[in-house]
Amino acid sequence: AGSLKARLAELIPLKQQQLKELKTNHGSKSLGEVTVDMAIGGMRGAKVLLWDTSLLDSEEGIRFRGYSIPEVKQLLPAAVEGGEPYPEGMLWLLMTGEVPTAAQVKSISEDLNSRAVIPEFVEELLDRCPRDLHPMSQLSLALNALQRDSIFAKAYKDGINKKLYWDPTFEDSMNVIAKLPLVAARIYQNVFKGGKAVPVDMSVDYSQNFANMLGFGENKGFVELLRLYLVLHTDHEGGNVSAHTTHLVGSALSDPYLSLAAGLNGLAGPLHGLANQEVLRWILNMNKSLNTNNPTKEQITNYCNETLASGNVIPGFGHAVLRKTDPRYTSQREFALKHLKDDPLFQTVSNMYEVVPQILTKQGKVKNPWPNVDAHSGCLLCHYGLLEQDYYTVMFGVSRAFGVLSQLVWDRALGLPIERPKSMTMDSLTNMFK
Ligand code: FAM
Repeated sequence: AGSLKARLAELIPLKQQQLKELKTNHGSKSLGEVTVDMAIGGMRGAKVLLWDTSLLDSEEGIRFRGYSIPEVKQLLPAAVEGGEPYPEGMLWLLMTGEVPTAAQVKSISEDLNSRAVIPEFVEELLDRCPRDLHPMSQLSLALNALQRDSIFAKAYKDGINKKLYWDPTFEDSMNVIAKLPLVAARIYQNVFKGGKAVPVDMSVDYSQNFANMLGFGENKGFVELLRLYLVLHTDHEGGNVSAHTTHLVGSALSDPYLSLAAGLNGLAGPLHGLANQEVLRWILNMNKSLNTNNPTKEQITNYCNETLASGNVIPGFGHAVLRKTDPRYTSQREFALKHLKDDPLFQTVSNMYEVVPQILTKQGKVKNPWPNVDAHSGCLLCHYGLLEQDYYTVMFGVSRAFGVLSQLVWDRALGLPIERPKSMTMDSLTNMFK
């Protein structure tokens, strides 16, 4: 009693009833037309997914279960007075829609710590990866290997009643979230450091543990940054590549390990989560070519124009849905203004904020010239000494698991069916409108 799972068990019948009423009362109503442009253009704007954990407004940005980022920061319990919220609280919020108490957050930390072990064969698998296998590929590999212990897959094989699917989905999801820092930290230690493995400390929170394992546990600023980072990257409604993929693969009743691994393979694309790595690489290449660590706005402008002229995107800018500065960017900017105002890399990120939107607007084809979440995260991590940009998307992935797996539990609780939209050939479309 009082646990997250117990609360979910209470909420599920209510939500099942809400869905039933939605279907009965409004099932046949239209959400808008589907145009040929939508079919060709990556389904932009087509309202065809159910996703409860968060909703994105193109002007205002993300709301997690109805709460904006400033509200989340204010409402969720924090480790440090006036500091960043615990991601564990975010998990409770995403799963239940309710703001947890400090005691409930603590119960999540303890629950996750108790699940934080990985089998030896997965450790060996990671230890045998060549150093030049991208950290995201290693993360995906490890998740697929961890799938051996899926409780959902076993329950399905044993003939579990479909009404009970959510239970093993919840258990797997909590296990995945608990195990991710061990996997992620092992990858970091193997690829970039001496391969040191730090054990889980049962008495501390998720972020402190993750920081300990990465080798940054003593640095209180880093731990606070990690809390913020893990909160901000959790969820961005259902249509983005990692969220949609996890949901899609899960709809075939692939278990949470397989579903998330698929989603993370999408996060590893440069137009999606890998953009955080690309942003830092782009800035460092600019600095190198100009032989400075603090380029002027004019130099940045010229470098942007070169990037565009060579047929490349400026990473960290633009968005498929957002039409304003990403509040996840703003929140990281506030963190920087508070903790690392004079960092030259932050100044470059700030200067880019001043010049890039105008350049992209002038170019005339970008629908959103403003920065997204990935334009900022690298500079914060660098400030605290986590310099290896190839690793950044792994941290994004650890956080993204919180959102997409919370929704996956609900997908199974609500009995959502296998996804199967209709495709068309070019000829069939051409003939349709002859
Ligand atoms: N730099 C240069 N060109 C850009 C651009 C950018 N930052 N953003 C968009 N464009 C181009 C885009 O490539 C397209 O060109 P073509 O017509 O020649 O194909 C045109 O502008 C119209 O694109 P759009 O409708 O404004 O954007 P989309 O919805 O198609 O794509 C993004 C959205 C995010 C993929 C795109 O803005 C982009 O490539 N940005 C850079 C990569 C990035 O930062 N991705 C991270 C997104 C992030 F929030 C996340 O997923 N984590």
